[in-house]
Amino acid sequence: MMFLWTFLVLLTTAYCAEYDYGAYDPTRDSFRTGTFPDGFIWSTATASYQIEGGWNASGKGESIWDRFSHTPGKVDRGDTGDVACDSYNKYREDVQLMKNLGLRYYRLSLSWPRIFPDGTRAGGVNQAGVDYYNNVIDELLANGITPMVTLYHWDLPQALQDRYGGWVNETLVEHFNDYASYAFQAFGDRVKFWLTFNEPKVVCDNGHITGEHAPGIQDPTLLTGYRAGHTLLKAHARAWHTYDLNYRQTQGGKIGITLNLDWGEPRDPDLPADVQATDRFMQINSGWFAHPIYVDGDYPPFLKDELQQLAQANPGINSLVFTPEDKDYILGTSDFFGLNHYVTRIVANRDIVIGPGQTFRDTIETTVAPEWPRAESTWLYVVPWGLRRLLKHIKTNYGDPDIYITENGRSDSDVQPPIIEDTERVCYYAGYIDEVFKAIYEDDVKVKSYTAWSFMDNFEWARGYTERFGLHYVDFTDPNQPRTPKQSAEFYKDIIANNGFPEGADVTEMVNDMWGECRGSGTVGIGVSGGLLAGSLLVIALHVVHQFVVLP
Ligand code: GBH
Repeated sequence: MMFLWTFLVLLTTAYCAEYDYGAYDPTRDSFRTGTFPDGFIWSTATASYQIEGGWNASGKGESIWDRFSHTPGKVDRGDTGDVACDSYNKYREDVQLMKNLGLRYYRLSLSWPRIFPDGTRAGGVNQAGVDYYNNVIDELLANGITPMVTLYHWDLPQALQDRYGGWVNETLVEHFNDYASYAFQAFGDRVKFWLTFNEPKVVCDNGHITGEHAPGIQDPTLLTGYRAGHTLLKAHARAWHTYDLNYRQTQGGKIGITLNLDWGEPRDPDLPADVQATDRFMQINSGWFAHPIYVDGDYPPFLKDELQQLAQANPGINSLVFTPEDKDYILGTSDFFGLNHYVTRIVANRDIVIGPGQTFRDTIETTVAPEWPRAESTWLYVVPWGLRRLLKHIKTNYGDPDIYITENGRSDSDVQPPIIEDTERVCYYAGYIDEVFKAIYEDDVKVKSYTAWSFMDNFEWARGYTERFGLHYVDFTDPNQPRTPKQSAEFYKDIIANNGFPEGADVTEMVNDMWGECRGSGTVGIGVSGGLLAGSLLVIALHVVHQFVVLP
């Protein structure tokens, strides 16, 4: 009898420990020192609308983000990107600050309407816009910094939205291709690393489903989001082929796309329903764009089911099926895997019958562990090991590609006095960068770059200037938008100088010293040992009860 009780209690203990994704786990979370491979790329990133300002300077056309932020109620506090960090005027200063950090790479994006004001080639080129980007690129190169350029980081020319309805209209494939070709031709002699789109999934989800981003379309049926995604995939493939055919040989660069991938951890890895729900979660989050490009030219199976369901509800949308020619055209159109990573979630199955107004997505339930520290952004929890597992997932599922991490970072709040001693961001970078290190040396993942988001505080989309992701603090209340390096900038500088965390380096000592506090390892094993303690107490209690009560 006693044996049975003990067994049941131990079983419960083990079961509880399984849910403990937050506690410090030494085999998973300890600090591993060493240097990154030779030639590893350390970069920082920004995006045109988030930093440039000059929203209507010298011939620039209006973008959907200009229109959106000028619409009351769309952005917190009514913030706009009209001036932002004023990098339209201050780019030389930015480059000097990069140089001070020892940065050799910088990821920036081009504003399409600054180059083609009405979005089309026929509508004419804005020479002042072209000059601006020539100046930025030349300034970077003159200071030993290699530009990595994104063609589309969400600021579509408003004229294309007005005239065609934006990304739901496949006419945009050709317009994007005209713009991309122009950029290759104008800047490709100096730019050797191109990204077509930044996070197409966010364009769909936030721009065309929730409406939280420009152009602000709300469609809970998901249909508009899927239509936009369909065009984005075709436009991406079209631009990749243009580069491949007409520019690769003469310019010798690389071109790909960058996707935002979240990591999903099954709540109970022994429960097939949770494992399957996690698989569905990954198919939506990574698979929507990665599966067509890296696996077989088509959507992943779960998404195809969802699209079929939508097609039944909306006759006449069979355009959301790729033809065999489309699939051939899309498959393999990225020279590498571009990755933006921020989010880890615990995923469980929700056992529901899908009712009206619901989709297959409603069978997926996501949560976070109570111990995960949260950043200022409501969606951003600090889970460094999620990145390592995600990198391994990409290696296994998408053909072991070269992976370029093009964004990873953490937000602080906008408070007075400002957060310059941003210890939590230092912890964040130490933790995530060390997981990249483990992925490279323990899991054999081919990670080629790490990019901190962001070089400086900037316009954080619907949150305006209320969330700060920068390595540099920007005082937006001062018309000169002065930049101040935060503690994290100094820290990143040391990582770059040492190419990681070599044994004996000051930066390594520093991380060693702060690791316990960063990772919450003051509470080492609380989950498991706490569970065991509770279990033992229960055994003793039951033993005592057993002395007095005769059980049937
Ligand atoms: C990136 O987007 C952008 O590329 C960059 O411009 C931006 O400034 C940076 O990140 C910081 O936000 O988990 O369901 O609550 C990240 C966009 C924001 C998309 C959070 C997913 C969470 C949805 N991600 N969002 S949810």
